[in-house]
Amino acid sequence: MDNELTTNQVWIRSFREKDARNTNRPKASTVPSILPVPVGAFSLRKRKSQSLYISSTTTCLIHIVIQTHKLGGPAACAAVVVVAVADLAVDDGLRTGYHFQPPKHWINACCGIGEANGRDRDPVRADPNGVMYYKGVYHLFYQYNPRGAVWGNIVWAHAVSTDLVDWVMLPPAMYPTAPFDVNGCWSGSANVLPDGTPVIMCRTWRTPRTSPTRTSGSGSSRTTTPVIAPGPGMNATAFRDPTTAWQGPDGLWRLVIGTKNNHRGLAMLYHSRDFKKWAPANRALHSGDTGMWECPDFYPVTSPGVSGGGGGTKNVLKVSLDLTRFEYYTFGEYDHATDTYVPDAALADGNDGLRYDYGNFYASKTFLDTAKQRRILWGWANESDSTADDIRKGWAGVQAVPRKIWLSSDGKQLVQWPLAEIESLRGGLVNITDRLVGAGQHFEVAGLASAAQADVEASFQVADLDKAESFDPAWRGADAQTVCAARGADARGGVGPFGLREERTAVFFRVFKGGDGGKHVVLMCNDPSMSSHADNLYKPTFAGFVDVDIAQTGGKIALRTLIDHSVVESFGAHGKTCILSRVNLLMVQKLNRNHPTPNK
Ligand code: DQQ
Repeated sequence: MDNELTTNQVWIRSFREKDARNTNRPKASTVPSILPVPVGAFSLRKRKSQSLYISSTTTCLIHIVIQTHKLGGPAACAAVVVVAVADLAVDDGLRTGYHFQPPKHWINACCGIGEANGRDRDPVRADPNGVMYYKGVYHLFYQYNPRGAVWGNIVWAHAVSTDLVDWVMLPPAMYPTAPFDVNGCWSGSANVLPDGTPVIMCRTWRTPRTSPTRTSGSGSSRTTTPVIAPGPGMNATAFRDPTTAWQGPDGLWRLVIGTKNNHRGLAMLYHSRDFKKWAPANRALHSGDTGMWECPDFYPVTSPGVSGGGGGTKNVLKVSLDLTRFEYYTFGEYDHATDTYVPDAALADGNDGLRYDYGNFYASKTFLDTAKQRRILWGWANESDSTADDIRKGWAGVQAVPRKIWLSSDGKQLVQWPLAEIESLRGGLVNITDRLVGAGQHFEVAGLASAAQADVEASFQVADLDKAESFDPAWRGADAQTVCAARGADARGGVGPFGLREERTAVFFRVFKGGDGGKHVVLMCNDPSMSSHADNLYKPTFAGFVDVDIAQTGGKIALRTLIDHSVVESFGAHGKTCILSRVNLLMVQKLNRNHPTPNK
């Protein structure tokens, strides 16, 4: 036996059946009276019979906690759901239980309501920018096609929640009503002005002009005025997605718009004294040779453990790369006086840069939750099946679980973690401790009511790092996805793969010798290639490197994976590397009738 896996503890938390009497979904009466009447609710559901395996080709010590989530039964607002979706022909099999999605149709990028003012942007304060928590209620807006499961007819759909777990669906907050937004109300942001007025800024366009549009108030009572238009010579279709605005100590409002100049992605800065008239700044906030930038986000983060803000505060610039459909971020110093943003020297723009998520995660947006003083990240995950499948299902797109996001204590990257609120959904617990698994072996986690909705927390301890294979010099400079594709889930290495296999989707680590400074290279992969044999699925191997010195941790590395029917969302090394992947479990179920066991 060249290597083996030791599990010393496995805890498994299942999600338990939600008791209708205990539902914490906000009642209509908790929704502020300024909001329209709810038209539906996001119902948590139960799905059965998947299996979860822990596997390894490596000697490891493992602690695992898995809890299945409590699930939606005939909850109090189920009647609302039935009324709202009575004409549905949706395919339920892949629908998520606790990842946000409306009852039917297409969704994409989400947009938050925020609050920003000069005091909040004061660098002395810890976490300046905005809130999405408005008059006691969280608001989620998202791009939505009210007429079908493909992109088009885009409106700002609207949902509200008091706990970020259960959501009440409201009528669209904004939909096209004028010639300038005839093509839809596209992505943008919102502010709550110092006088309490909510203001939405969104992208609209009508050839040949593109104009972010301002709308005051909430619900459908809007007054629209195009406020920012692309300058002469700018490409109107490449003028996108205003950020939440912020106000500097000088009282001037600022916001950023994503655009491009030839192949150069640009974060264009705009100024306003009164939030009504906006003018371009003398220069862009930042740019990169990456192609079009869309859905920019610019906000401060603080490293926990660093008191007083000061050196522990950085400003993050996140951009969504239209060309690759991946998101990258840098962070660094931002000076209001000169409106200069200087990313930290170690950070790169574009493909060599850091990503929030190395999987299916795009058009994300953060907001400051002033109720709990934390920054929360929302991101959108597209389907992995074909457009024809989406039409047949009747829906497409989900939101990732809302994640808390902050600066790592070493100041080298951002760290994310699912909001603690979703732990309220945890139900049955399976706890496995000190389990030894021999090299090339796996074990099935028994005792789960269903592994189709589970919260898995695992800690692996590699016994013999010396056995790690060498990092191939040919991979230097390559992205993690390339390395992982070269060494898939079934390719045995010296240390790894070890990890989880949820039916045929594998989430695993590999460890190599020969990294920079003699450190080991740790790779986290998500390999859905065996999750279906269908040809028309998008199922690349996703991967990210994990910035952990595994020799210093005694060979230990942690993995948390949220499984929710067609979503497998993983957080490696306590949230340093995140990978969301969509899997087609229905197809897996069909396949498993013929092939009941996973690959061994
Ligand atoms: N989706 C929106 C655009 C944005 C893109 C349109 C990102 O505003 O640039 O639905 O996916």
